[in-house]
Amino acid sequence: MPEPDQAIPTTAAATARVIANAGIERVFGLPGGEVLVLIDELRRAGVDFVLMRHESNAGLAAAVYGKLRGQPGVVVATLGPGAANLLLPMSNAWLDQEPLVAITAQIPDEFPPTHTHQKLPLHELFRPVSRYVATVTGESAATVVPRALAASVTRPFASVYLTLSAREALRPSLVPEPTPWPTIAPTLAVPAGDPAVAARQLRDRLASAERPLVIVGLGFDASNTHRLQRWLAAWNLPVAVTPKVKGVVDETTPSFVGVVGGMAADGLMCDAIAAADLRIGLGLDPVEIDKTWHAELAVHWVLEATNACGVVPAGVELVEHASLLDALAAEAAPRTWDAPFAAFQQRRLALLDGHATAPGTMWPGDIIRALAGVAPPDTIVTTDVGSHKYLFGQFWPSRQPQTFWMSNGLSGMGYGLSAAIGAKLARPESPVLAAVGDGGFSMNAQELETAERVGARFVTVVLEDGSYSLIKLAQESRKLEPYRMDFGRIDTVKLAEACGVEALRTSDPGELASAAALALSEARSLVIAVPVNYADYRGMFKA
Ligand SMILES: Cc1ncc(C[n+]2csc(CCOP(=O)(O)OP(=O)(O)O)c2C)c(N)n1
Repeated sequence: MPEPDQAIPTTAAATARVIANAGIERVFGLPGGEVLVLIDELRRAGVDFVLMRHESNAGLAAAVYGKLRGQPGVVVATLGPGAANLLLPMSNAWLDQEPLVAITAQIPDEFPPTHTHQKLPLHELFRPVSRYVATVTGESAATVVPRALAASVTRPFASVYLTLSAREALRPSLVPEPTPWPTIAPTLAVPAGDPAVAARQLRDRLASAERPLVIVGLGFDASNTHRLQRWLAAWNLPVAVTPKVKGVVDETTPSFVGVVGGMAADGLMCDAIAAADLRIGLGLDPVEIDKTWHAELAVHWVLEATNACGVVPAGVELVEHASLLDALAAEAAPRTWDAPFAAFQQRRLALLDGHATAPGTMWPGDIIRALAGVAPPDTIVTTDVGSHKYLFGQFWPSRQPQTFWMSNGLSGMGYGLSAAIGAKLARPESPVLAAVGDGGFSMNAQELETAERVGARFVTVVLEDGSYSLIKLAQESRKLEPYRMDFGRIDTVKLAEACGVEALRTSDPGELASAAALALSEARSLVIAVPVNYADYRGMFKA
């Protein structure tokens, strides 16, 4: 292959420049020989490469990093196996509305069909979980890469996928770079609905509702938090949220009813929803809900973008939330409501009371209380997937927007630790706390070394019950024989220490609180293993 002309940027250099120009300071990934040139051009363009130990973790971290910074998260992987490992984070970004741009290598199209080593139909594989799929070439880099970045941050945020072959990476990029560079910023297609009309309709409906419940969901943009809180406070409206928007209302306020969308106490929450005579679905996206009430009960939908899969409920007109909330807050409440969900709220909080039923374990409610008592309000909490997610999802008292991160549309294990890395790199000034199960932890504990190496220091609480407890409980409730849900213990403390991170084990809530408080205040990495008895979740999950 001829040496590229130094004056003309290569396709890899053009790609890197587009990424740097979008204000992206870090990409995440795991290399292969085929993406070395791209990684090198990113370095030259001032974009750091966060070297991780599994592509899946890199993709999950990148998406959280991007969403917290209001820009695309970028993950780079090699072709074949590296790309295949990205299916989970791409699916997660697709369903959980996270902006993720994956760039992998691919065998060049011009190679003979007999060249099959590591060749997978990557575009076909990723198309069903990507908003945009394209090949980056010398001719297209300056247009395709900005288009891909922009597509990922168009609401609802989503995954996009690009391939850049090693051969093409070295070719000259023939199209001049655009002047000025397009701005890559979160975008909402202006909805057709008139906010004043929508506000009047909603006000009229509320005037005749005895037990209204505002349910805020994944499609609600955190930038409207202040508007939402102003309206809810002025009208004293009961409010519930889905896990993915925890924190858009302060969950310690008296009007907070609970978290809907399959967490602990879901039966209680479903009863509360059924008891409401007006359900206002503000950005509510059913992708988070594993039951069918959103289709069976009447919901007054207030949406400004399609749901994660591009669907809008029949007959619903999209309307911009900012103007709608301003119009509502500008008027007086049409009536008063006197805590119509008080009984549900009391029953919900009472579920945190109890005692561990096995020696040497900690009651799940005490874990929440110990940590919530010491974590500053801006603490970013991430969870993995399992019983602990149900616990934290329902009971962690979030107080600020974008301070709670879980995989809920996809519900993919492996999220918690990866998300904590992305979150800490995006918000170095915020304390970060990851709550994970021992099953999920053993999927990617090795990323503790990554976290330490890249300076993403946070506290990880590992709830140890020696089992895939959520599935064990499901097995039990389906009256199946107990079978193959318990695994052998891996010593969490030794595992963390092997990765260079300090660790301890405790079943004392006081010790948990003081150890977490100290590490959070000193921005130090710490792993705290907390033994729990899976059976102690039963009451919370059945409620
Ligand atoms: C990648 C992936 N594999 C399997 C599952 C199914 N699953 C959901 S929760 C769970 C158990 C998780 O166990 P652990 O991490 O120990 O958490 P715990 O339930 O014990 O709190 C499993 C296997 C999943 N959601 N994601």
